[in-house]
Amino acid sequence: MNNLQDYDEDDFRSRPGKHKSRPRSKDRPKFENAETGLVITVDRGRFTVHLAKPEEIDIYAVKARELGRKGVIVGDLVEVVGIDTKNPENMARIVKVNERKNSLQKSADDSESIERSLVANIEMVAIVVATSEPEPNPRLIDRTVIAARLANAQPIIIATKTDVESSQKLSEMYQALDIPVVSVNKTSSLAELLDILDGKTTVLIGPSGVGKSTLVNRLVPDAHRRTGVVNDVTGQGKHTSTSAFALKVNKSTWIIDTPGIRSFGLAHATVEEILEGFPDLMQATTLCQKGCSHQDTSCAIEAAAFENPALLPRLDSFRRLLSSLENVDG
Ligand SMILES: Nc1nc2c(ncn2[C@@H]2O[C@H](COP(=O)(O)OP(=O)(O)O)[C@@H](O)[C@H]2O)c(=O)[nH]1
Ligand SMILES: [Mg+2]
Ligand SMILES: [Zn+2]
Repeated sequence: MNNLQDYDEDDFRSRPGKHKSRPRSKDRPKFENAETGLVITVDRGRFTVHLAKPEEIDIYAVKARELGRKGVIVGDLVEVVGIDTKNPENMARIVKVNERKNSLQKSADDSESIERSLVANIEMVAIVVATSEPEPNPRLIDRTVIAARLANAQPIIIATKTDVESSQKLSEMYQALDIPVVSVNKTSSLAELLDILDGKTTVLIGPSGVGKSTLVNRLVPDAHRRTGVVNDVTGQGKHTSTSAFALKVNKSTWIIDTPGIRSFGLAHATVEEILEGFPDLMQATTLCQKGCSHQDTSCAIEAAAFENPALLPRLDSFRRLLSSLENVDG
């Protein structure tokens, strides 16, 4: 009975049938022979799954019918049956998605009530920021920091293109917020970054053109990720990465390249969670009146920013995030 052949396609087809009731447990297949794999990319319903056993190999798989509409995303640990390493065109089947430790939520806008998950099971969110071309986008950085913290993942900043412009300003600004900043360019040493990444799964987040794929290709020399700037108007250069892709740096270290991401949904965040992304403003709020909306001139952050103008752009960013939450409720 412990044989992969026992779980062929017909098993799955015949299951729920016309009755909506769930199959009785004795009728359910047991997946004792399933192998656990890591979803490394998704392409129109086809998944590439990395297996550690019975050998290190990437295979293709589809979702078993039983899984229904359950989402499978990059970073998911899944149970796979029907593995035929000799004939890779024989798609394996994902029969179970193991419980996620966490996931990074993205959605088109904050009012979308159902958030979509981008990647699962990540320890670190690396916000990739070009020192120029394109210019740093502080609001996107703030949103990503908050999204990372909501997912219980550590945010870090990777400053790229330091050959074009120095990363000193970025470093000063974010290190003051306890966010590590690592600087790289196309030819710089990656030793410091490798040290930070070691033993973790890290997702690279940032808009198109900041150098994510270029960096991945250096970290994983046989990655062959496509690089280049996508022109939004003409679509030229559209050969760049279009879906998330996990790559193995070493035995216990994974890095996930993603396509350009412009925003994160924070629909489920609270004011307190947003404030966690602004440790530099947090101190001032101890002087706020009870129930302060932080939105008007009576807010103590405003008084603090009057003393220290460096806080003004931070207050602005904080308030924009707060008002995007209000739009959800209103
Ligand atoms: N000058 C300079 N250009 C870079 C650097 N890193 C990437 N680029 C260029 O920036 C463009 C976008 O890089 P890519 O890796 O595709 O960015 P992605 O969209 O974030 O994946 C490409 O033309 C790269 O050659 C860097 O450190 N210095
Ligand atoms: Mg890319
Ligand atoms: Zn306040």
